[in-house]
Amino acid sequence: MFGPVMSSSVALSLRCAASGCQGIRRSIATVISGNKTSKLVRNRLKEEVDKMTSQFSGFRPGLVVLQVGDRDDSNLYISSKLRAAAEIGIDAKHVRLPNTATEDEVLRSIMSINENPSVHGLIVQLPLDSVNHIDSELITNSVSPEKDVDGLSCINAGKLSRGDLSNCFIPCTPNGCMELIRQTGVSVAGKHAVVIGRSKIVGAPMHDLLLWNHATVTTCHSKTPDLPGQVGRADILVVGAGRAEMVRGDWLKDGAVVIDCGINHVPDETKAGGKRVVGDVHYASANQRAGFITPVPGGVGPMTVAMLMENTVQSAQRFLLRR
Ligand code: NAP
Ligand code: L37
Repeated sequence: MFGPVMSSSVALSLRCAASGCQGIRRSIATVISGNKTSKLVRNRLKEEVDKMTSQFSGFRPGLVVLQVGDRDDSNLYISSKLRAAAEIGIDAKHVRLPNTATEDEVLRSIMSINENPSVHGLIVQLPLDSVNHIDSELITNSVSPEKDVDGLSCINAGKLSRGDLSNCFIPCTPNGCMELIRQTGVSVAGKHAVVIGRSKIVGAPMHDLLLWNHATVTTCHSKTPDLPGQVGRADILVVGAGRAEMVRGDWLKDGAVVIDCGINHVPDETKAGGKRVVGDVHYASANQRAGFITPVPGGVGPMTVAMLMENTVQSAQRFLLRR
């Protein structure tokens, strides 16, 4: 879609003196910037929304982010979604329910948003933060499939698993990962892709997307034996395990494309707040082996936000075609 967005100090071939491997040529990975790529996507979406607004007399795509409770991480992610929406011209609302909300109250709120014709996208920010037991599967399946811009309902997940990609909403994080892989110029078809994680929001849809882009896909999880061995066969590796710096550089195949979804907070006394964010990949060592790598922060995270905007604009376009 766009030309590659890479760090300027990239694709260098260096002699690896620091690690004592004199004479062995090693390459430093090309960094794929999610910050830059997401900005390009958001700029394109702003143009599309401006066109819609002038063509359909003031029309704006509408998005609701429904939050139950008050998790700090969710608050941070939701605020960047609202900021991105405002920049693009999407009319976004944050609906907050207290952590005492019952399953029935959440369902009633979803039903009323489902029926509101000025809302084209509805997401329920996960995980739910409630003192009551709420079945999150029931909640995600109650979002109208036409407004399910997180792509987490069975209808959209089923279409994706069958390869009906142009007729569903693709979950934001895996969709963002695919966009970052596209940035590398490495074609997915015919490659061996390894996904670590099988969650509904990251690993499982990532597997489907890679498969229907014609990779041969191995999906690993907590019961997979010999994870380093599986990783070593990956031309393309996508990691969504939630384990700080678990994947080490020496596990990787030389030149692999490494996409790190992990967001983990680890103690760091040198930082304000006493912690810092790292991915699921040990960046410094992976950088010595990979061909391309996404940083954390500034990699997959901003793409998750951009892809939510993309799905919302797409939903509004489908709405305009239906009316
Ligand atoms: P999750 O629901 O906890 O799923 C984690 C998956 O990783 C599970 O399938 C689990 O296996 C697997 N796993 C855990 N430990 C493993 C190990 N040692 N070896 C192999 N597999 C292992 O988490 P999630 O919601 O998918 O999120 C994963 C990571 O991505 C987290 O760090 C999260 O913060 C991050 N995330 C980032 C974004 C973004 O925009 N950047 C968006 C969503 C999530 P089992 O199925 O066997 O338990
Ligand atoms: N669409 N996304 C959707 N639906 C959900 O239910 N949970 C969830 C979800 N996840 C989500 O929003 N994740 C997310 C994660 C990271 C960022 C944005 C969204 C992000 O922008 N991260 C920054 C900063 C990381 C930090 O400092 O904590 C980054 O650069 O990675």
